[in-house]
Amino acid sequence: MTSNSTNPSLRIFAAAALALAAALAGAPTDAEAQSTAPAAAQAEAAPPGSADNPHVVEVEAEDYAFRIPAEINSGWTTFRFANQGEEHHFLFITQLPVDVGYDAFVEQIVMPFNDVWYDLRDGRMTADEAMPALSEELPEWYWGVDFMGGVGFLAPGASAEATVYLEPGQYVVECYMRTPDGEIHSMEGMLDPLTVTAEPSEGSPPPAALQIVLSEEGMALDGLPQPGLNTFEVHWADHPEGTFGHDVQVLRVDNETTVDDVLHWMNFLNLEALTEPAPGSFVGGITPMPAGSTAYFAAELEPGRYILASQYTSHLGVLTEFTVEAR
Ligand SMILES: [Cu+2]
Repeated sequence: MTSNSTNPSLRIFAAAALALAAALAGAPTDAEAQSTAPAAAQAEAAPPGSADNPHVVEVEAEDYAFRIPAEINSGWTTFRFANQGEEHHFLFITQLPVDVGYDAFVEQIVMPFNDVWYDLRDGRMTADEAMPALSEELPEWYWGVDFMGGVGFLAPGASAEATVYLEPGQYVVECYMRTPDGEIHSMEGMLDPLTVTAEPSEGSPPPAALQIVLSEEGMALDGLPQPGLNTFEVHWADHPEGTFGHDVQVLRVDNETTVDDVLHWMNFLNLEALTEPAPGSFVGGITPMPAGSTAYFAAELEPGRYILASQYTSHLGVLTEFTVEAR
């Protein structure tokens, strides 16, 4: 394994994570920069899944567990995720390398993250020291795993969907929000193996009136979200080296909440991040996927001001905002 002094991936990521705030001043926040052409009314598009549709996997979150099948079919799969807890949750999906099992993932990845978090939380380590410490602990293979697009941050009581194409294999689902006591949800029980079988799901991609392209250039939103259920098609044009990749988190905010507030809360190196209270109401989104991927998410939007943010690559200016107008 590469030492932390020569591991470019982690160095870049650590620098990037710490440079978040500095980069924010120039981040694009003007909805005017986005396309103003109204998207086709979402009401005309079929919902991305229905109860009799074999590609829908119902997942429920409570404080602190998932209710999710242990085994699902491969191919296009819609995760319909309902947060029945009193804290924010999300569904982060990682595909394991063929020679790495669930137990090894827990021991080699989840535990080191937790140990470093405890050191940060309890003041034994500074944020500057956290990423180098992780680089010493995490195996090199971790930086080659595929994150496979689960459902983004979701406020208590909310529901959202993500539709992704999954190859047969072994996966892990987790949520790493933090409890008010500073415990990571995965360590409290929100960590499960998921087997994707060779049996085809017979699912298909949902119709989507809105498109998002994620790249190092930023987050480009094409179309104007409407009140109600909005389905977004998301394309990952790249995966910046040394980062976890682009994700999309959608949250409704009041007029006083700044993009800085949101990104500060999303940066796991900050002690008050990823726990209640959140800087707004997260309504869904999609977690990172490999470069070249296309996937979908559906979120229920009521009128208001929204920010689309990326947890890991926001330092690249990967965020935008829009307003949903009442009909
Ligand atoms: Cu959680």
